[in-house]
Amino acid sequence: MSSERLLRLYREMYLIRRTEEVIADLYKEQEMRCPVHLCIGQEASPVGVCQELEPADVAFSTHRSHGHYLAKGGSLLALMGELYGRQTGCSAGNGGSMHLIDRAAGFMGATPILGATMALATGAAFATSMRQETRVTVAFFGDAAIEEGVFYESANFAVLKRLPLVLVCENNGLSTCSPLSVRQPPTRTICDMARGLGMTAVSGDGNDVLAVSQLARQAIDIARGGGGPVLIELPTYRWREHCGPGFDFDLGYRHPDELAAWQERCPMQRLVRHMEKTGVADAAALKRCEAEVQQEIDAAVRFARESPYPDESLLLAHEYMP
Ligand SMILES: Cc1ncc(C[n+]2csc(CCOP(=O)(O)OP(=O)(O)O)c2C)c(N)n1
Repeated sequence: MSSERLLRLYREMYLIRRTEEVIADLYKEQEMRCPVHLCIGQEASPVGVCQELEPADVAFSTHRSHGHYLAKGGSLLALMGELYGRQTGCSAGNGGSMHLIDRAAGFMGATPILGATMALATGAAFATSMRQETRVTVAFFGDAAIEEGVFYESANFAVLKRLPLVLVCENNGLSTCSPLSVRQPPTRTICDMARGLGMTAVSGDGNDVLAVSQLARQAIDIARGGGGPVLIELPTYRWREHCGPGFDFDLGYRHPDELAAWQERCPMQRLVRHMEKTGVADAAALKRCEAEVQQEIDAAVRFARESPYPDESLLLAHEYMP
């Protein structure tokens, strides 16, 4: 991969990381009133997958949506506007963090109902297939979504119709405070379940953006080429609490040593080490890119704070009323 491309991957992961750190810092001011689920530590998945997509391809996401939204080309200004509940937000200030949508960027929506977007993504892929288009649909979700019935229904239909669908399971080993070990038998993997349903399923290091992008490229090629749906399982780890800006070691479901071990595998540091090893690291270029990203984020926060709240007359504008 060229040094420019590696730097771009770094920039995209840094944008997600830094945006979320800034959200975490500002959250305490109580101006952002929607719940936030931060993906700090998990940046390699959205960036590695989305960089392999064509602009016409579409993505769906979950409650942990900021990284997917930004990596798919969503606007940082509109993200901040949305988190601040302003009319300039990508969902016009009506949705908040868990309901981001930007159809122009091919980001077809995030919802916090576990597994819900798998059905929406399956429907989108079905439409693509009926229209004989070449678009691929990606749905990002966590390991707990596999435990929802909608996963099996969607997967079965997608396999039956050989839909151009890529399911990306970000397996951070946790469903709120419950580790995978109390939810699923140790002898059965997520890939086993997907394969049992007739799907191609692959697993790789979810904290290595290069490994993620390689898996994504193969999966997207299969899906686009008529080979049917593919599931990619990406083991990773969220650094912050399930919901909110802080850490939650007081809850007792995980130990700080676990976080420390995963921080050793930080996706951004991993990429920098790779750049150093292959002789393409440029410390000055990384610093410049970090400074540019910080400026972008500062401008987005200013923009959001200066934006108006949605007008009362728009309260029902996007509601479905039969
Ligand atoms: C259908 C449904 N059941 C329960 C919940 C409550 N809930 C919100 S997030 C969450 C855990 C999600 O874990 P996972 O899907 O692995 O994603 P992560 O939060 O780890 O990124 C649960 C159980 C929900 N939102 N929807």
